[in-house]
Amino acid sequence: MATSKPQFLANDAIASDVYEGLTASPKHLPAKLFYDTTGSQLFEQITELPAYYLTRTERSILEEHASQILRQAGSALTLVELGAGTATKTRILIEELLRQQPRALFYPIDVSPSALDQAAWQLGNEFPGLRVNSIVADYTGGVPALSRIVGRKLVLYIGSSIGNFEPPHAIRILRRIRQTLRPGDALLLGADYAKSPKILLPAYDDALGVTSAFNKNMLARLNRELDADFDLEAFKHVALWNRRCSRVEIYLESLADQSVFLPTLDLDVRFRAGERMHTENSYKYTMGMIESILRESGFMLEQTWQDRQNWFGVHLARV
Ligand code: AVI
Repeated sequence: MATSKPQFLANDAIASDVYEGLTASPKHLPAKLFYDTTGSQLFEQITELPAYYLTRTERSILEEHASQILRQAGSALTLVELGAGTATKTRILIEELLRQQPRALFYPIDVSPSALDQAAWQLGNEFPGLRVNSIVADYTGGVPALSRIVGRKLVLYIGSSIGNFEPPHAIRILRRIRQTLRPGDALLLGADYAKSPKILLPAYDDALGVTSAFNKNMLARLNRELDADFDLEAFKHVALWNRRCSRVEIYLESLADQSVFLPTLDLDVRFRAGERMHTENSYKYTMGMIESILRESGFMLEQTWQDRQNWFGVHLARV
């Protein structure tokens, strides 16, 4: 294994994160590596799996309560969506909003210009009363442009994306967004609840192996982009429930003693049989945790909508 950390080109964020993660003990890889084109397609497939209850449960809550959610948020709303992607679930709220007001503005924010173009094109065609102004940005660092939007804003942060951040990081993200809002603006936060591992674990280790393929795609990506020689068959996907930290943890476990070479990093990495490399956390919230992250980021929880089984919650919070 190399002894001193080499210098990477400043813009080569992947190389430096991967080097750091593979030379750490225990080893880890950053979850943001999941979402290349193949990874985004695999995630779309995950959202349609019977075991992955999150997407359909949140959708059912939005379908049932869209009218009340929007009325509670206020009149003459402008919608903003953090990490909008192709904004599929947002349709439900847009459709209802255009029943309540003749015209609306929608600001989807995402790092992927192609996903935003697709959203703008589809939504523009479907809803003549909607003006879509896409913002290409990584919302985790805050989005200063939001402070220039006039009128009352409802910021959508749905899909339980908040769960993939450590709680202190989640608070920092929400605080940065909060700084660009005005009194009366609101946040709609979708979060998955802590529940029995009998329900949680199949959602993250499905029988069809889609989540396993999603996890291993990270290795395929390193093979492609960093010329690494990971043998995907020599690792297995593992999902565990960590009750103390209230999170599902995802790993890639080495099935043998092996070494992997990453020539672009000048790095030879050894794995022991059974050694686990951490790739993702998915935090599962209690109402107490939701109230606390909202309070600490400057929001006041106003109302919560849940499904009948109390598996998932959609929370309206006010600045
Ligand atoms: C994107 N995010 C909300 C997903 C989750 O449930 O934490 C990512 C995911 N990882 C494995 N399956 C889904």
